[in-house]
Amino acid sequence: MYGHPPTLRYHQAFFRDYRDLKRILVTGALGQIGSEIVPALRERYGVDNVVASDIRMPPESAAGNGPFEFVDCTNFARIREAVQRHDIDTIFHLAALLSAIAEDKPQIAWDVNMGGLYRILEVARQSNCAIFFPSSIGAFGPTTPSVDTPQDTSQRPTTMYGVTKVAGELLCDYYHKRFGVDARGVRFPGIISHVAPPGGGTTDYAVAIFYQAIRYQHYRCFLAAETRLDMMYMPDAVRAAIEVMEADPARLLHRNAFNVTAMSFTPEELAAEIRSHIPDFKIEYEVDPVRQEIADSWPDSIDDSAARQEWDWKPDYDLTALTRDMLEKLRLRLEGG
Ligand code: AKB
Repeated sequence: MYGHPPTLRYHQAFFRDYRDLKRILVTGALGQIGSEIVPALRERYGVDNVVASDIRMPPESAAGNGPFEFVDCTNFARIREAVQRHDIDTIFHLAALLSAIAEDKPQIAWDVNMGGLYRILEVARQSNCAIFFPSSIGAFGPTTPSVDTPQDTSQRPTTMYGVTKVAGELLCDYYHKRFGVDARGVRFPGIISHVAPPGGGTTDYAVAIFYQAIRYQHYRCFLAAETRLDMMYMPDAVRAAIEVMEADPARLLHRNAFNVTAMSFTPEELAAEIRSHIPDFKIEYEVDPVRQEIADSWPDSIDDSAARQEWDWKPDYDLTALTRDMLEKLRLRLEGG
């Protein structure tokens, strides 16, 4: 299960656009999105048809959960070996450094984000695999229209993360046009989940706030109160990734780098929503200038109508539903009831 209500629309979407994705490799499988997309893909395609991979070994407790490969995405031979050994036809390439950490270590970010994607695309070209590549709202910059950011617009990001995302989008388009590699993807907003924590992102405050609200009824936020950014709950993010890969190619005008969003809010608005469940919750602000500058260079809200038109994208969770579900699930985990 994806962990969201099994609506009729959800089942119809899957069975209508079903593509025969049989043998899947997920890179960065122990990361924030990987931790939830692997079980969702295994539920859908069968445990043995989804190979998780990462540069860390999975915890002992996960050992019996399904096939796992140690794959460093900057190592071409290791990727090719894993793809050949498991007869892979589709790669969800999630291994990457997030925005704040990429700004701290720009050289490593280039090697991992671009070097990794380039090698994945080369293996895909040689082994005839389809690719999912997650781009981001970080692919936009200060010259991008910040409200209702169009699908096709100015992309001049000022961060290394953004540079690797724009270059990644272009490289995917190039491999499709030049070599016919079925490279698809979306531009994710900040993703909120109660399972694996994100690491080194600018939107991470929107996850940490829930843990601190439950534990201490208090959160010190590293972004300013009025910083507005697009966000999405993980069940919608997982579904977006799978649905774009299953979409009917005849309907895809863009194929790659689709804007997708579910909501857009500020820290102050999220705190107010949390306060409707935890009345004593308090937020204060201690702005981190690096992450604030990154956030200020990103859109306030993006327009995802191309995804809605071309593959019927529609999120299930708004701010109210997300907050209710996050608090319920996290309370169960942190307080055991
Ligand atoms: C980050 O903050 O770096 C990511 C993203 C929006 O791509 N969550």
